[in-house]
Amino acid sequence: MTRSARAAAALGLAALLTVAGAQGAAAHVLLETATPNGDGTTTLTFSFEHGCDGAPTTGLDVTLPAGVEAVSTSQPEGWAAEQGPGAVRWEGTPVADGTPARFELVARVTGTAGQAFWFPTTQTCTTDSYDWIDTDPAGGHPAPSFVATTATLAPRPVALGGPGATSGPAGASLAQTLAAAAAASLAAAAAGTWYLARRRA
Ligand SMILES: [Cu+2]
Repeated sequence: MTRSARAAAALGLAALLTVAGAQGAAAHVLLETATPNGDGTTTLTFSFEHGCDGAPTTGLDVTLPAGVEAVSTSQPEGWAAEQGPGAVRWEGTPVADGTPARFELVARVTGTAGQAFWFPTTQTCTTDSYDWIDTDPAGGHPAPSFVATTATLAPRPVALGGPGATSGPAGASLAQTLAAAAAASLAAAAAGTWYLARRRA
């Protein structure tokens, strides 16, 4: 292969990857928007546009990361939500493959501006289910996520004196990030236990 042919092939591959990435972003279960409500809560809108390999969707199990506390939900006609510790489960009448659906979770989000929040989600369909759980952006099944801003974070309780009481917003330290990750896996484990217990019930 000549140098220019190699360059053309590389460009072609890059274009293909770009298209695949764009399609990936338009599909799956997404956290479409995070809209602050001005009262310390934020509305998180989850959505999907397709079922599981053509099968209609009948459920959405969303694990809440540490720092996200569910307040209320809204959902399409024929669907209902159940809030458990660290998780929200939506169930309802089948939504046909290719029909978009949106689910809103009003939540209090505590953390640091710039912090990414991941919501590992299982999409249940009539015949199958998909796990959208990758927290690696390169993964094939990305978990819904958003990056917090000051506006989407609940105000922190005012600390009375003590170190850090007057410190402004800063990037999360490595220790904070590691602590958040540990808390998130604990929350995920708690949610899993809740869901399994509920399933057995
Ligand atoms: Cu998809």
